[in-house]
Amino acid sequence: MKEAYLGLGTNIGDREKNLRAAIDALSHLPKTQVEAVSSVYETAPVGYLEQADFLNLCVRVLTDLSPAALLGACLGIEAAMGRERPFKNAPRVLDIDVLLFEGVRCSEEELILPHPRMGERAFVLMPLSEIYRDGVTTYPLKERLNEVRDQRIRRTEIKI
Ligand code: GSY
Repeated sequence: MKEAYLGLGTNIGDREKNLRAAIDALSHLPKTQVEAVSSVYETAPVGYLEQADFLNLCVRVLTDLSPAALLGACLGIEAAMGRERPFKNAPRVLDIDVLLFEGVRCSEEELILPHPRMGERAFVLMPLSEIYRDGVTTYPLKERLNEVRDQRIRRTEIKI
């Protein structure tokens, strides 16, 4: 099985419930095990600023799915939870990004790995740093973390 990291975010509706439902759905994916879930962070919106704060977390999975199949499964979970896409960076019930996938670097229209914007986002890097295992996937996490220290982000006590 290959190791992969996912980033989850939500800022519409009952955000805790959305994250719990998403983790539950991920744990039922075929050929996939949820190995670790980070703390939940409350984070200022990045991109489109006129929207509510997000709850974000990261997940480490082991999977026998291909990167494309894992992405497809994540998009399926988003759709099942009622994700709409009225405009770019719009508020969302649930977002699941594939961040890193063991042994894979790619730049395709549908999927770029590592995720192209993760290095600019404290809401990805902070939770990721809690569950990242050095040596399997390779990513310069410490260097990138230094560059996002000014972003508003707060670790919560929420238990998922
Ligand atoms: O790319 C994920 C969706 N998203 C987020 C998010 O998850 N958290 C925060 N804080 N800002 C965001 N802007 C976008 S787009």
